[in-house]
Amino acid sequence: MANRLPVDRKDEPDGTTSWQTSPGGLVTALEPIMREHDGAWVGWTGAPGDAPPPFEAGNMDLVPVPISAEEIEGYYEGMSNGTLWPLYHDVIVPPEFHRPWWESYVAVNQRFATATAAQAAIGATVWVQDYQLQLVPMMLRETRPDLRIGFFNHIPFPPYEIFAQLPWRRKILDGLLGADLLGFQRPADANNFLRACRRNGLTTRRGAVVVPGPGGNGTRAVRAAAFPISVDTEELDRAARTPEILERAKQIRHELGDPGVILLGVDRLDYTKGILHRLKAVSELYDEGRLGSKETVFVQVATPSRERVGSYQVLRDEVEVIVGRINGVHGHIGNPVVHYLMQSFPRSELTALYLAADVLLVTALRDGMNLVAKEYVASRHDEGGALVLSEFTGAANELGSAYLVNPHDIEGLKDVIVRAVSDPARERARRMRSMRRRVFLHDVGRWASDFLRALNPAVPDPAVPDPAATERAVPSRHDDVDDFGIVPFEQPVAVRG
Ligand code: ADQ
Repeated sequence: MANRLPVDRKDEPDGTTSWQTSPGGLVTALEPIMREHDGAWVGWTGAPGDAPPPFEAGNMDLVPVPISAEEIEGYYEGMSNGTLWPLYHDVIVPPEFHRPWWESYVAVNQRFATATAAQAAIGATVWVQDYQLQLVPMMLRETRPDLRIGFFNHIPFPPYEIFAQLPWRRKILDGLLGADLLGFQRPADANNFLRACRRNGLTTRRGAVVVPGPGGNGTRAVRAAAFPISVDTEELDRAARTPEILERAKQIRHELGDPGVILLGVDRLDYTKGILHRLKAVSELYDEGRLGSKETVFVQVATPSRERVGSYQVLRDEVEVIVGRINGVHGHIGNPVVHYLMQSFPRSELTALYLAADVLLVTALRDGMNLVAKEYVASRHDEGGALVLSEFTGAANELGSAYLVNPHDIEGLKDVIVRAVSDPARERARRMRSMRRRVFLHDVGRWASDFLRALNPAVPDPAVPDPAATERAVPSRHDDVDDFGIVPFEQPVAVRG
């Protein structure tokens, strides 16, 4: 279950409607699991008003949940994007608290829970995705105590001092505690959640919250742990080796004027991504001549996002002003120094951009994971390129060989960009090799199967042959699991396949 179904509606010229699956990491990870286990995906189509009946697309059974125009304002743009998103991202912009938004959030969460309760078989596993649906686990448990319920939070879980601002903090905790297992991107997020529970008078024991058991009898443990999400590494690596993409990468360099250095940023246009900090650093490097305006171009790709939310409109204007200023001062006829593309691109074009770029700049002020960083690493089979990565991303926990930065420290950021540009190729390749090892060992399939096995230990691990079937002892990486069946992610794990 996720806020959005993994499809986009397409109105055909003949008046009919078709649905195109939207490619993304979550779909890639979940599609094979859902097929194998006869699963269904419950979510919203993205359009206001009535929802179509359940349908099939891209081999998946999809169950649409209706959301009215008024609920889009209250539940989605309001409570999800105007309250929870900024609150969970270190209050980079001030969160707004409005009671009608909360009421709308409760109503929509209830609708998701009801739709799912009607779909799920006895004893089924339900995996709820993300912060828009934090009340669903308890709502589901109340009507369907037979279900195994997991929840994964794609964004950070904030320190209690910030979370405590939320007028409905206890209700959110109680909603989440309907789950059997709560997954977070980083151990720090899981710890923030456990601490919030303790501050609200709940007992925690060995990474779990102790809550009353079924019918108030005994106790039940709700585990909270880190399951860092990843990308489909093998697929990205394979695509980046195809002649078409290699050729397109060369072509991009050529179209940019065959500059000595290409810097790249790829983000949703969101204030959490630190786009302004990045532009400021690059702008000063041009001003000071530490980056030559004839040799270095900066390509910033920014997908339009949440365009009806005020803070996003302000950000867009600010980005456009600073890009205009840099090009006005440092551009040449026919050769801007910043190429700003506020567009969505097909996966193939993004992969070609990753291959063309000498340095990827990920300067998020706070980011649950940041898949762009992992996609870049997965694409660089040539061990070329350099990743400048904010310490405030979940990815920084795993990609310690990146050029790590504090994006608030503009002088430090400038120095790191210059270092990433000018370090010897040997040093850049060493760092890239080490990061590639990590993303190959821990891809999105591993993420999904680790979570689902921890949620339901009866689910077999596809990466490990069944010892009973082969009648010999197979060394298992489960030897190093912790008390909750979770492989600590610092530990080496077997390569899939
Ligand atoms: P996002 O905030 O959306 O995700 P991110 O993890 O970087 O951030 O994922 C963005 C995705 O969109 C990437 O797959 C990227 O390739 C794609 N994308 C970006 N710009 C694009 C463009 N112009 N055209 C096409 N595709 C584009 C949330 C959390 C993150 C967390 C993910 C997954 O905020 O912290 O990593 O969920 O859990």
